[in-house]
Amino acid sequence: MALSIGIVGLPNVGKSTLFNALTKAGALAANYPFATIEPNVGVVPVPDARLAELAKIDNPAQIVPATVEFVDIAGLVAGASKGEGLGNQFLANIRETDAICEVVRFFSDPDVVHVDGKVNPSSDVETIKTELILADMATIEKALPRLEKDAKRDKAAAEKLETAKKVLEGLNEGHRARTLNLSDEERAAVYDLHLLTMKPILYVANVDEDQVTADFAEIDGCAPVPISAKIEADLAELDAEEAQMFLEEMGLEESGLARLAREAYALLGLQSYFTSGEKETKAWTIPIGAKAPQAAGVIHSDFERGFIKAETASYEDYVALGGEKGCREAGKLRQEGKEYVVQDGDVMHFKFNV
Ligand SMILES: Nc1nc2c(ncn2[C@@H]2O[C@H](COP(=O)(O)OP(=O)(O)OP(=O)(O)O)[C@@H](O)[C@H]2O)c(=O)[nH]1
Ligand SMILES: [Mg+2]
Repeated sequence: MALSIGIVGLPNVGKSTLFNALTKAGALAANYPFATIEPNVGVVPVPDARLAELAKIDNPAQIVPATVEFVDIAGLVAGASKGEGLGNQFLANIRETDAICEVVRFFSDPDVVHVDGKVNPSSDVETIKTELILADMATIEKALPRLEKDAKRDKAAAEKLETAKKVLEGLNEGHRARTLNLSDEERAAVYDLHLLTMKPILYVANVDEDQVTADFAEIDGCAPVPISAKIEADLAELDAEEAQMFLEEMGLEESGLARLAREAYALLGLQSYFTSGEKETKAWTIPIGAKAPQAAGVIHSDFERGFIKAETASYEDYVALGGEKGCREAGKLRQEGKEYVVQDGDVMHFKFNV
């Protein structure tokens, strides 16, 4: 499960600067499967200090972090949905992402042109919201003739049509699809329309360099993540040690990438568990609340299908007791079954039979 996130925002707000910094920083992280699928798609590792601690114990041939895929598209301007600018045609590139990261310009640099002539985060957020809503309305309107045709034949399709109309009405009133009062069934019914405003959204405030540790007012009910794309771009040029010193000078504990990855995990209700041995130490991404078989299925569907049990140690025990052997001897290696709810940081070893 590679988590994917589409980056949106007005033109010139720092989307590509941030994207390049993210992917470059990623490329520098040693020993992980970096991939640039297309120029505007970058796969970056999720920073997790626990991996290095586990690796100290198991000395694996490789360390494999979880990854997040970012998709960078051209800026959207007011009227994008009617064909203004290039933005709308690029929206198709982010239809299948899991979440949206909206970059909002807060930085003041007068040398960087703002499309509306002044820096105004809340009005910018409104503009993007409107364009995403309009794009979703167009998606539904385009799908309606097909949905109507299908609805005559089968009951599920008829329900899908009804839901699509309900969502269209909500969008028309200016609401994001995600904020509409829909049942789980209704959400599922319109899932394959891949509506942009149905996705969870993370706001990045691209702030002046001296504002990265400041608090910012909520945007649309959620606190933005302050990041300086400029700092991130500088950081991406440094090696790990220099980067650490630079962060400390700026009063920061971690890079924007680390913060962004963490916030994205929280937003999407995700967590990591680990597998670790001499071959590799690896982080796997699962939804919070996932049970052991579902967690196993992220590695391979056979693991889920033929799940027998999961030998499990907490991350803390694993590190404190020097790995699997120590945990076993101390009685800290638990045999967990199908109903076990996996905890963040669990170190797991699955037994299965197919
Ligand atoms: N001062 C300052 N300038 C920035 C920052 N982030 C980006 N810029 C500058 O803003 C300009 C636009 O940045 P991009 O990253 O290309 O913006 P974009 O959002 O990708 O723009 P489009 O692709 O045209 O939609 C560039 O000149 C950047 O150097 C920042 O944090 N501070
Ligand atoms: Mg760009």
